[in-house]
This record gives sequence, C-alpha cells and structure tokens, in this order.
Amino acid sequence: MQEQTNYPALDQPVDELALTEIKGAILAKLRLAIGKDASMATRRDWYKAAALALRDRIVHRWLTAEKQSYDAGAKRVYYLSLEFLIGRLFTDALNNMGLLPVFEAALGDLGVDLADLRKCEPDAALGNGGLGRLAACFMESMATLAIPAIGYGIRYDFGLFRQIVNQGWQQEYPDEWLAFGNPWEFQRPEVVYNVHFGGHVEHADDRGRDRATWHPAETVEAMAYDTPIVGWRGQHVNALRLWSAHAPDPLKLDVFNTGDYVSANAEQARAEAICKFLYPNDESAAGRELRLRQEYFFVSASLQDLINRHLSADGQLRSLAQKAAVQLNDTHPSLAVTELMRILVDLHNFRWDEAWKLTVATLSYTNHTLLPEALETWPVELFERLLPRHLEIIYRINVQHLALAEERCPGDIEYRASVSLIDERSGRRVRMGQLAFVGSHRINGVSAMHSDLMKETVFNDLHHLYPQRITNKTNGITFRRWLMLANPRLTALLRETCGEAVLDDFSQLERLETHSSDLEFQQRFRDVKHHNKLALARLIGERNNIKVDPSALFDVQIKRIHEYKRQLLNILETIALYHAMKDDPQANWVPRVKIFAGKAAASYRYAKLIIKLINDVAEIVNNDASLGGKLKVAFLADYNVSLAEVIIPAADLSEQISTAGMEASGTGNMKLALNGALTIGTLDGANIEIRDWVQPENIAIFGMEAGDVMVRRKQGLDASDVIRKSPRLERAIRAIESGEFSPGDPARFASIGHALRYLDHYMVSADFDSYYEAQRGIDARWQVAPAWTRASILNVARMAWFSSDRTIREYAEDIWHVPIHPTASPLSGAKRE
Ligand code: 4GP
Repeated sequence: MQEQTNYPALDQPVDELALTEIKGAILAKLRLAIGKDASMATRRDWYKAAALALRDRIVHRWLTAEKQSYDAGAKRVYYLSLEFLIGRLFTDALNNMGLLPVFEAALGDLGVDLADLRKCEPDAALGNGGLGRLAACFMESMATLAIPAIGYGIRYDFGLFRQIVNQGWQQEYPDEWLAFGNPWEFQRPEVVYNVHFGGHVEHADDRGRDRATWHPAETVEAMAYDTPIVGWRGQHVNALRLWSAHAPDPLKLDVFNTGDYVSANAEQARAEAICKFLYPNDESAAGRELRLRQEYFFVSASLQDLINRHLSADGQLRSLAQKAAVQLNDTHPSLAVTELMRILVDLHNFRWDEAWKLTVATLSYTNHTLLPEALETWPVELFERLLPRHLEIIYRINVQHLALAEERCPGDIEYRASVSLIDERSGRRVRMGQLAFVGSHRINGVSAMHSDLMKETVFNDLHHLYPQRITNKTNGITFRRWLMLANPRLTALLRETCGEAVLDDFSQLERLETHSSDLEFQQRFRDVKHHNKLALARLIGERNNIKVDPSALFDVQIKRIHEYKRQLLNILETIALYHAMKDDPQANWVPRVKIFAGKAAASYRYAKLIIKLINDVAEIVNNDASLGGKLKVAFLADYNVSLAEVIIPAADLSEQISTAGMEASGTGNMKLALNGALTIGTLDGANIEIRDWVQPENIAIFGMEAGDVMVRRKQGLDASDVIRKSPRLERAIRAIESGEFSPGDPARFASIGHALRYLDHYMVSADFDSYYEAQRGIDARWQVAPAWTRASILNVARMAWFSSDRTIREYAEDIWHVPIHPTASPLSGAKRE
C-alpha cells in the first residue's frame, strides 16, 4: 500500500548525540531482543527493533507517571470498553514522544526507511467502528491531559475480520494481528484473576439478609497484558490493560494420557473462546452466550483489578468513588453495576444501601446509539444459567427502582413496565441499557442532538425518574493522529501560517481565517490536497486497478455499511448521475470519483448486498468509455484505521447522509472536515454542531430532519408516491431491478428495489431528490475554485472544538471530577461564538 512518506519534521536539527544513542539502541534491540544482526534483518525485524527501542523510552515516563499518581493518591479514570480500535501505534508514539525526526534520521543512517517500516505494523483492529475508535482517541487524550487512567478491554486473538471483496461480494477472513508478536505489550502473568460462571447461590440466614454465597460451576482465568499509551509531548503515559482468557487447568493430563487429546484440551478451548474474536456471530445461541461471557469476563477482571488497586492504596472501599471513576463505554460493560454490588455486598460485607450509593457514585455510562436493536437485552434464562447471583442482584435493584417509579407515577403499570430492568413483552429479557442507566450517576449522549433524543425517546421514562442524570458530551477526535500524522503537509502549512503554538493549542487554527481568501495561500492549500489525492489515486490504481483523475472531485463515504448510514442513497445518486451523463455527454460535468469503504457485519446480508451493488455499479460505470472518465466508482476493501489515514486527507467531499435522528454523533465527519473536506449531510448527530461551527454556507445540508422522519414513519413506509413524482429516482431503481448492473443475474437486487419502493424505513427514496439537488449544488460550487477552497480552509479553521481533548476535559470536569494536569497543554479552548 502506498502511503505518505514524510512526517512533520519538528524542524530542530537532529542532535548528533541523540542520533548516536538511538542508532545504538535500535541495533542493540536487533541483536539482543530479536537475535539478528543488521545484515540478516528483515524489514519486520527492523520495525520490531525500532518499536522496542521506542518502548524503552516510553516505559521510563510511564513508571514515573504511575509513581506520581500513586504517591499523590490521585483519582483514576477506568475506561471499560469491549472495543479499542487503535490502528498502528509506531508513528503515533514517536510523534507524541517528539522522537520522530531522530528515529527517522537514525533509521535512515542504518539504511532503513521509517515510512516503510511503519507498514510492517498490523492495525490493532480491536473494534467495529465508531465507539471503538472513540475509545482509542480518548485514551490518547487522557494521556495528553495527564489524567491517570486505565483502559480495560479484551485482548482478542483476532481483530475485526479482514474483508476481501471477491467478485464484488464481501468475504470475511481472520485478522491475525498477533501472528508476528506485538512489541508494544507487556504480558503480566502475575496479574491473574478468576472469573466465575454458572453454579448456584446460597443464602445462609446467619450471614444477614443482603449477602449471598455464589458457588460457581466454572472458572476462567483472566491474564493482563499492558500497552502504554503516551500523550502529546510525552508528558504522561497511561496503560491500556487487555485481558486474555485461559482455563486454570490448561491440559487435563489424565484425559490426555488415555489418548483422548481433543477432550484433554476442551476446557482450555472453551475458556479461550472468550478472547478469540471481537464479535462472535450473534445469529446462533452459542454466539450470543459467548458474547455475554465476554462481557462478564472483562467486567469482572477489570473490577477485581481496580478494587485491588484501591485497597492497596486506601485500605478500605468506602472512599472508592473519590478515587475511581468508572466509565462504561456503551452497554457492553453494564454488568459492572451488578458485579460491583456483588463485590461490595457479598465479598466486603457492605450493607445494600451503602453499596448501592457507592456503585452509582462510581459508575457512569455513555450511550452510542438509539437504534432499538442495538440496545442489548439478554434472555433471563441465559442469565440465570450463566450468572445466577447477578440476576438476583438485578431483581433486587429492580424492586427499589420500581418502587421509585411507583412513587413518581402511582398506579401507572405501563410506566413501570417501561422503566423496568426486565422486559416482559416477548419472553423475559434483561435490559442492559436500563441497568447501566439506573446504576450510573451520569449518562451521556455523544452529540447535542443525540442527548436530547435520548431524553425524548429511548430513555424518556427513565429521564423523568432521574432528571439530573442525562448529560451531553459531544464526541471529538485526536488531532495528533487525524491531522498531524495523517496529513503532514497540511500540518506543515498550518504551523507556518498559525504558528508553532497550533500544535498545543488548536484554537490557533482560527488564524487561518484571515488567509482564507488569499489566492496565493489558497494555491498552497490546494497543492497540499492535490498531493494527498495523488497518493490516494495511486492506491486506488494499485488495489482496484481503477485509473482515477486526481483533479476530479473526490467524494468519500467511509464507515460501517449499515442501512441507516445510507450508502444506498449515495449509490442511487451515482446511478442517477450516470444516467444524466449518458443522456447529455456534452454537458459540462464535474469529474467525480465516488469512493466507498467499510465493512458489513458478517451476518448482515442486506448490507453485504449493498456492497455488491456498489461494486456492480462500479464495474459498469468505470468501463463505460462514453463517459470519458468523468465518473468513477471505487470500493476500497478492508477499511481500517490505516486506510482511513490515507483517504481522509485526500477527500474533497464528506458524505454524512444518515437518516436524521439515527447517527448518534459520527466522528468521521469531524476527521474529514478537519482535513478540509466539505460535508454533504443531513441534520443528524454532530453534523449539526459542525454546521454551527463552520457556518451554514460552508456545509451542504439536505433532507428531512429528525422530527420529519418520525412523522413520516408514522404515515407509513410505502414510498411509491415519492418515486412516482421523481422520474430520476424511478429510473435509477428500475435500473437496479432490471439488471442494468447485474446482467448475468438480473434479479440480484430485487430485494433492494422492493425495499426502496415499499419498505423505505431509512427514507432513502424520500430524501433522494433533496440529496440529488444538493449534489448538483456541490458540482456548481466545485467549479468556482476560489470559493470552494475558501470554504475548505474555513472548515479546517473552525474545527478546533472537535478535538477529543475538549471532550475529555468535559468528562473530567462534569462526570469524573478529576483534575487536569495544570501544565497540560491549553488545547482547543475554543468557545462557541
Ligand atoms: C457509534 C455511533 O454510531 C456513532 O454515531 C458515534 O459517533 C460513535 O459510536 C462514537 O460515539 N456507535 C457504535 C456502536 O459504534 O457500535 O453502537
């Protein structure tokens, strides 16, 4: 894969002494840790040697930071997340340590290209998408703001699947990210906790009414692996602690000796399944059970660990909430509510009420989606079988919670049913969102609109019961990765224009404003974009064998493939544009490249069909000579953080076109705007706040608003009328249905045509005309280069507020109540006008 080769040299000449030291350190690692000398070393050996030399330097800071926080008795944040979508760490850590130039020079002297080495590092793809990447950005920002924190998750043997597109169809393969070892992590074989499952619960009268004894049937060991996460300028380092699962008895020797080698390993296999894959397919009962085992496994190990740490510092647990803030990233760690209660009541003899106060004061929960199907629920029977004591605790919490509901709305059975932790509508199920809500002192949404909708929709009834709890924390992104490292040329231009201080204080970006109409500056800005587009065009050529014109408008939609994100709307518009171009080939069409990338969940057949449609359309459009190359479509396979780092700096147009009310926030929208792409989008999630910051004239908003969507949905999902009134749309749908793009299998997309016409749940047909018009508006703007460039510059200038440093500051002040290191960079103190 072609990637940019130069990084933002931090301008100071590389110090000779430092250079010699780093060269020596890398060579020493090569010999002593890898066991090779320079003449035999492969690129991967060099990468590992360099990574280990860098890690040594990070570790010194890490241990110092640890000791300081411990000595100061500082409050710590524990960020519990089943997903951390980290990507690569090498240049990220180098950049934050300020060691990029010296390592680049040292490796250069040793005859190795740093940019080349970087590609040897596999992406750590321990996440699906938005919420996992957010966790990774937050880890970096917490370290930057010197907030003592630990990220807790699972060390999956395989990350999110590797996507291969074969004849247009998505296929999934295991992502063997650990195949060549992982130089960043420290295995901690001495940090092991037992996590239990199954069995029964005993209530002995003499032990008081709150306590119980759980006699589990199965035990799994959780072993820690720590990865240091270093903040900007190397000021502070935190740990990401990931758990690996093992059976206490790794091999049944007696069984082995009978010759039954498979059964001898069975327990180990069952235990290790917990940390095999990021997301077991939840189509089967076994897959669902495994998911619940994963959730409890990592929650239990993490809470045992943090309680141990607290006890060794404070000697008692009453002060837990003063010293620990536990953030639940989505509902996946909701069991923390019950596990903390179990630990306090059953193991540490707390009275129920006291334990409950402590639990609520310690925990807080972030919600990332309003999609009802994404709010987890688990069958009561499964719970009873796997976690009998936790189910009891849930029932007891529910009793006190429903009593409160009764007080609030006496006699209102429906209200009680709606807030209950148990959903009784179709089989009895435990509601994990409700559990997290009831057990947390703060619940936050991830954009202003999302937080408002939480209050109005999914959590409406709970909000009435606990009106102080819901708060908003609009997402952010780390600019170190998404600007400095992904776009070194733009970074160099920004440093020159806004001053060096911009690296520490992103509010300085606003200095760009005065240059936004300066034609000479505009040209330089365009040169940067053009350079980035050349790199992407090269990559598209290499990977997809498609030749694209780097001066065309690069129109980008990169995210998970999901109906609500509406890749379908984009490809329908592509088809309509294709038809229009063919009808009038002489018109002054703006050359466009439609770039798609994203993975569909393995079991999500409809999303996989959409990928096939995009690829089938690409096949016809790209090979239609009559267009003169004015329209190209490219689906880039195996989207991940590293690919995003190449696409984003090269984008002219950012597609943020979800059905209004369905995208909680989006963070890709922020990354693209920060890199100068104009957004075409609906009034959804953080698009709204982006519009407020960049101003409406620098963004293209179209389509129904969230309120319109709700009203329309109530009227029905049949879109026949809308389609009848839009000949362009009718023709595009007919083209799909008639096999224009699948001549060998004309019925292939019949289900898509049917859904667009009669079951338009995501309002694709309903928003089509408005979207098509907005796109033609984009064409018109693109043709006036100075105005386009001005808008693009203003997007960059006005994005400072979307730094995850700002978001983390808000969490620290309003939810966690932890101080931010006074000397930590002021960073994006931008205030909304
Ligand atoms: C995502 C949301 O879909 C996205 O809008 C948001 O920006 C992101 O979380 C971070 O808050 N949700 C998920 C998920 O990734 O798995 O629910």
